[in-house]
Amino acid sequence: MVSFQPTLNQFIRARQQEYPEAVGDFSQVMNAIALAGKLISREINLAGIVDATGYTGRMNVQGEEVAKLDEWANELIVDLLGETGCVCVMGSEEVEGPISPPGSASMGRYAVLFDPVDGSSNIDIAAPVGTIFSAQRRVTESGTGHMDDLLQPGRNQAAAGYILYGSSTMFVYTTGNGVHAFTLDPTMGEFHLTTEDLKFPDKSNVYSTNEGNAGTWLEPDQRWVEWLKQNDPATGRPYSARYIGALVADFHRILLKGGIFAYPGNTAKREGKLRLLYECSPLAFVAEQAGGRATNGLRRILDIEPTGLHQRTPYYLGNASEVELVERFHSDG
Ligand code: P6P
Repeated sequence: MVSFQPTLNQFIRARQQEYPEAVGDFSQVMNAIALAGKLISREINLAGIVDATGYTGRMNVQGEEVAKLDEWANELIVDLLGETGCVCVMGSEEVEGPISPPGSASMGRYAVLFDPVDGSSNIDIAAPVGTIFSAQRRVTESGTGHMDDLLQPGRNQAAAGYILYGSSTMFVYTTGNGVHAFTLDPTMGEFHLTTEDLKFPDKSNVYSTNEGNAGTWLEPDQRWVEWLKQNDPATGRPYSARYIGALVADFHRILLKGGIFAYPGNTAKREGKLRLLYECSPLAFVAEQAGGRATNGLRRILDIEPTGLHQRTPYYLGNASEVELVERFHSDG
């Protein structure tokens, strides 16, 4: 028998027992996201040639400039998920309110949230970007989905993950039974299994944060980052700093090499920059399944009860020991 690593589709099909209620719907949702990832990967890799760099001139609900690829990828994901008939409602970083699939397609079992192209400002410099997704089982009985289907705590997630468009294109997801990573073979247009049940390495003295903001951070975060930089070889300090400015790429490095990612709040914006539902919760689910932790400095990210589609949260994510260290700085006040 010819040996090759299973494709994403084969892997999901072989593990159908993890989500028996899905009767194939879950596979359709994941395949739609995977197809979007393949098409976005191609567009990104040709960005400078197909005029996919640059901005639309419009601002999104976040007050951020909308890159051409943000808009294109958002429309692509909405269309691909909508036509599965398995999604009752969607939430996107690029769209202010809930998105209903057309017609009867809105009767699906899943509510899906996503950031179509996270870190899109990196595209113009050919640096890594990513897509982040989160699938929740609907909580409303039937018919078109509703904001209630989207505003669920992260601990309810049926699945979550990301697609990293870097030196290779990776699809990483969890359904609560470990974290599994796949690499795209662009010559075949297939994601093949790279790592099953991926876990954080035990320890790593790397921190990833935009330290240019440290002057506006709250005092516990300032004390934490100064502690990391002190010269004390016995405790592995000073730590090394690594920051790409794209959450998916910064997180993927930490997942494989260890460390901690932090986007704290500051004196002006206590909730920080990153969005709970389609950035922080999905990666928190992945991190916990890989043996790590994700908090807002005091509380588990997955236990935060959302009140708004685009609400933000301070965010600390990575090795459990590193996140616990930050929490000690916060609990010491
Ligand atoms: P800053 C990208 O805009 C993003 O949402 C995340 O991908 C990234 O971690 C963060 O913002 C970068 O923000 O303020 O450091 O440029």
